[in-house]
Amino acid sequence: FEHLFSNSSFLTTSSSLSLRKGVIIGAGQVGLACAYSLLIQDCFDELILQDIAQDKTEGEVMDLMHGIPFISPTLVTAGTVADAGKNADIVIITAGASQKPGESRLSLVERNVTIFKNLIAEVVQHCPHAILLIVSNPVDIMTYVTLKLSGFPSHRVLGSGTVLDTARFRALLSQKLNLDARSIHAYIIGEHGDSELPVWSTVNVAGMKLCDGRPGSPNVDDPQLAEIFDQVKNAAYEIIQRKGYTSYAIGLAVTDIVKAILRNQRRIMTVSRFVDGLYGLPELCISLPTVVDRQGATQLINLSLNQTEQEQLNHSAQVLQNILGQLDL
Ligand code: 6V0
Repeated sequence: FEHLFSNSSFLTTSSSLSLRKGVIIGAGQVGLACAYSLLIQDCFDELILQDIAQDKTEGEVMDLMHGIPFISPTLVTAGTVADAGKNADIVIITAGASQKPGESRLSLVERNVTIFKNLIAEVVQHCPHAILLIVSNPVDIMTYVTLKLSGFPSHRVLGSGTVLDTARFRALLSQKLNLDARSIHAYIIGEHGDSELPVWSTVNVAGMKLCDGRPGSPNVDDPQLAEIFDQVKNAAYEIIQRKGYTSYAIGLAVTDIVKAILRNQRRIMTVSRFVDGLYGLPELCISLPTVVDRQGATQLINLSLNQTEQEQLNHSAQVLQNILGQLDL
C-alpha cells in the first residue's frame, strides 16, 4: 500500500505499455458529452480535458472521476496537450463558440478560426503524431483550417462532419420502416449544415433500394421523404430552440469515430475530410462516405450520385468554398 500511495499515478506508469491517450479540447456541453460517452464505452486508458475555464473543468473531472469505480478504469484528468496530454493518440477539438437560437453554423467561423490559430500550433508541437478530430462548427471549415494550420497529412485530420446527420437520417427512416437503424444504409453528405443533402438514390435495406421504381416504392420527390430530410436538416435548430445546445448524440457520434480509429475498424462513415478532385470537387473538406481506421480517414468511397445529387453536392461545396475564400490563414 505504501508503494501505491507514494506513487499515486500508478495507472500511468509504463510508457512501453502503449496506453490509449485522448485529449478533448473544449470541455463545454459537447466536450463533456463526448467525455462521458468515451468513458462509459472504455475507449481510452487516459483522457485529458483541456479548457480555458480551468476551475469548472477541474470540477467536471472530479465528477467524472468519481464514477470510474462503476466502469472500466480510465485515468481522467484536467490538463493540456503540453502536459498530461502530451503525445496523445487522438485530439478531439470542441472548443469555441456555439450556435445561439436561430444562428447558422457558418456564422461562427471568424470566432473559431481565431481560437484555432493558437490551439493548433500547440497541438502540433506537443502531439505531432496525433489524429485530430474536429467537432467545432462550422465543422467542415474548421477541419480545413486545422489541416492547413497543422500541416498534418490529410488522413490525420478529420471532422465529425455529417456522421450525426447520417445517424439522425437513419433513426427517422428506422421509425418509418419499422426496422433497426443499423440495417438501413443511408447517407447524408456535403456540408454539415444548411446545404447538406440526402443520397436518396442509394438508400437501401438488404440491397433493396428504397426508391427503385417498383410499384408502391416512393419517388425521390415524395413529400414524405422531403419531410424526413427536413427533420434531419433542422434537427439542431429544433433542439437548440428547446434546450439551448445539442450534446448527447454528438457525444455518441464522436465515440463511434474514436472506436473506428482505435480499433482499426475500417468503418465507412460520413466524416469530413480533405477532398481534391473526387466527384469533380475543388480543394476543401466536406463529408462523404469514407473509410475510418487506425490511420484516420483513409479512403473516400466513390458513390454513384444521380444528376440532382451531384448538383446539390456541387452547391454545398460552393457554399463552403465561398467561406474558405474569405479566410486569412
Ligand atoms: P460550449 O458549451 O460553449 O463549450 C465550448 C467550450 O470551449 C467552453 O467550455 C469554452 O470555455 C471552451 N473554449 C473556448 N476557447 C477555448 C480555448 N482557446 N481553449 C480551450 N477551450 C476553449 O459549446 P458547445 O460545447 O455546445 O459547442 C462546442 C462546439 O461544438 C461549437 O462550435 C458547436 O457549434 C459545435 N457542435 C458541433 C456539432 C457537430 O455535429 N459537429 C454538434 C454540436 C455542437
